Amino acid sequence: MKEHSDMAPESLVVHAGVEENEHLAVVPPIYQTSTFAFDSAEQGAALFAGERKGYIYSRMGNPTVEGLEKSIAALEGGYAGLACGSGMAAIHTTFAVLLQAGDHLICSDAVYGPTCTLVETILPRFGIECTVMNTSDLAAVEQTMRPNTKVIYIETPGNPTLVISDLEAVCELAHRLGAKVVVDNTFMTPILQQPFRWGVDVVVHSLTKFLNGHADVVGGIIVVQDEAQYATFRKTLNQLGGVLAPFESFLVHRGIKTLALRMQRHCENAAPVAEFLEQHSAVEWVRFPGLKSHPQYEIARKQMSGPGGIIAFGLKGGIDAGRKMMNAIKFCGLAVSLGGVETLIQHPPSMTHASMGAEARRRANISDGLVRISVGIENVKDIIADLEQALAAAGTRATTVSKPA
Ligand code: LCS
Repeated sequence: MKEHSDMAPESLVVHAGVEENEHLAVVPPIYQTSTFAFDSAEQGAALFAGERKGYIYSRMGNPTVEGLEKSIAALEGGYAGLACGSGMAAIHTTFAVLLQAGDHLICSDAVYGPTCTLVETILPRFGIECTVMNTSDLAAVEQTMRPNTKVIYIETPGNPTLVISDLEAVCELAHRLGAKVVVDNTFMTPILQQPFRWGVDVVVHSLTKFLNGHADVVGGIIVVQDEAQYATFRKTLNQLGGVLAPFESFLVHRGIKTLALRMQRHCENAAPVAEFLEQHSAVEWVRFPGLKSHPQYEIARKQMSGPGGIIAFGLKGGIDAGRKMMNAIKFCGLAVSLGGVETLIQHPPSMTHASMGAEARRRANISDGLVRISVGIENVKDIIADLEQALAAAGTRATTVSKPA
């Protein structure tokens, strides 16, 4: 494998984790196998005892999956990655490693809906106390910390409101009071934000989004910072079993080769779309980290090297106007998920964040009229033209949408 410690991110995406192989294939083969044969009974026993390195069984390790794990660990500046069957599997495995009965978790309220549901409904069944709150309000986070607070879990920018938490400040606070910080870096990818630089302990991703980028894989990854942490996470992931398959790993690793180019284009396209929406008379408010109107614009500039491709906005006329607009969309796709090459539009309150319930959405500022766009890499003129005609179809009516705080 090429030495990649000095490579820039644009080179790492192409080369990291691409292992040399028997035939010097430029693209390593897919090890589409569930199990690996032993040379002898003694060698099999030595592998199981950890006395020899090698592959045993694909839930425990597979060269194709490892290539992907090395690639993302290198991009994040971490020690190692652990690929999981979905983003939710990565999040759940992380909680299973870091928390036990009697511990307290603080979770940002601006997170993917099922993450919030996991924290509020499943973890308490295992004796873990959870507080879901606005982690961009540091004073409130400090007041909420308890002696048994072991983890602060953050998505930044958060899904779907794009609220931003100050990673450096949260880490300083958490570490001072004996807690670890876990960050879901899905919206940014390591191209735009490297949480370890700000002191974060564990990074998780949904690979389903920008990292894969082609809307054809569901996957997740955990990235950790040292060997001891890696051993614990690997053991737990092996026992819980939510690993990623070789073919999916191959596809994501292939997608990552264009990650730097794609993220640049997502940012370049999203900025004019956000500006277009902000000046449109039918639009009540827009949240996009690249707009000066974003409440945490300065924090975004400090910890992110680009605004990303996700925009949230509210229409005058609220939910009815939003529904009409989405039904009038022709070029963009009306679908959940995000981070693919194609532009997608969806309505979080009735779709991705429906499972949270109305009260949790109100707390997280997810108003009924909120619409989310994942801006793709197409020609931005086509995206704006489609939004323009769909907004015209929605019409402007009396204001019923309140602007998020
Ligand atoms: N983290 C974030 C920030 C996400 O947006 C998602 C999925 C997940 C984790 C979970 O990842 P998965 O298990 O789906 O790979 N977000 C979705 C969304 O906004 N629309 O559809 C899925």
